[in-house]
Amino acid sequence: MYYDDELDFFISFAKKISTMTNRTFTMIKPDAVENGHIGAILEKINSAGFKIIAMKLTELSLEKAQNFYKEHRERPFFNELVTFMSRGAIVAAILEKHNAVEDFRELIGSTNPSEANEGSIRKLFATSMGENAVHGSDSNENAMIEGAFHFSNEEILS
Ligand code: RTP
Ligand code: MG
Repeated sequence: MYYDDELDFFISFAKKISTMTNRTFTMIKPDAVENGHIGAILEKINSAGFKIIAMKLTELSLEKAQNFYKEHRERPFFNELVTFMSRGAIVAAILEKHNAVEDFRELIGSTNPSEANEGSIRKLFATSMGENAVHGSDSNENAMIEGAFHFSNEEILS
């Protein structure tokens, strides 16, 4: 009995760690949606080995965009960023893969598309530093926070 409890504890602990380190959150930003790149970007995501475990076509209100990017509120580009992010449809998704956060940042490339690696999503689809086609979480902790910002537990496949 005691052993079962301990085993259950370790299994749930291992699952939690695995969830934390194997998930990231992404948005296909309004520029890429407007330019008709949803399909091509999802294709790149699938080809790179990410499994989509939650996804929706949605919009951010100005208030929601301000909240999502609140860590940048003191930055000079904040107003431009939140106006851009709330101007049209986005695709929000939670992705699963070993080492998801780091591998996805590699797949999307540098913030500034002119510095992004050849073949990266931003190199292929971004139009400028501000309008750079996709978002990718920058840490495991932010991946969890950002995923929960857009999806309830019932909307996430396990
Ligand atoms: P993201 O959060 O969207 O994945 O982008 P990131 O980590 O590569 O870059 P971050 O520093 O977090 O900046 C967030 C977004 O703000 C816009 N930005 N504009 N005009 C500018 O100088 C400037 N700098 C950043 C971009 O849309 C960037 O992705
Ligand atoms: Mg960022």
